[in-house]
Amino acid sequence: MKAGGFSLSPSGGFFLPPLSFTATAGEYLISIKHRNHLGIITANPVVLSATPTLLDFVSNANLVEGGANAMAVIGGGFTMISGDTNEDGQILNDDTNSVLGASGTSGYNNEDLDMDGQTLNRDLNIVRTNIGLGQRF
Ligand SMILES: [Ca+2]
Ligand SMILES: [Ca+2]
Repeated sequence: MKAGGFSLSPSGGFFLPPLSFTATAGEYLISIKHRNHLGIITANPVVLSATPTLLDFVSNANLVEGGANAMAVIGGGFTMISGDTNEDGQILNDDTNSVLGASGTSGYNNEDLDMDGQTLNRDLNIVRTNIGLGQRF
């Protein structure tokens, strides 16, 4: 579990805790963005009301636009795809170069793809695994 309240998988995926919003009841497309992961958006509008709504992206990729192609599979569950260091919605060579440039540093930065506080070869392996992928909205 990280300070932001989310838990991490060993390969850079993360799992959000329950969230709550103040909004008028109705149908909404729900998008989730993260500083170095490809964003996701629900495939269909979701009814939100005072009654909690469960969106289990980990076990059902069909909830997300693009389905399984928009998610990574880690530890038997779906997660957001890590590697978009410059937050442009694509994982390309500039993301790889960014991780290479930050290699050996520590602290909160976009090149720390597994969010362990350091930018190391593990992070480079993640961006290389996901190179060429792009967000689906
Ligand atoms: Ca990028
Ligand atoms: Ca790292």
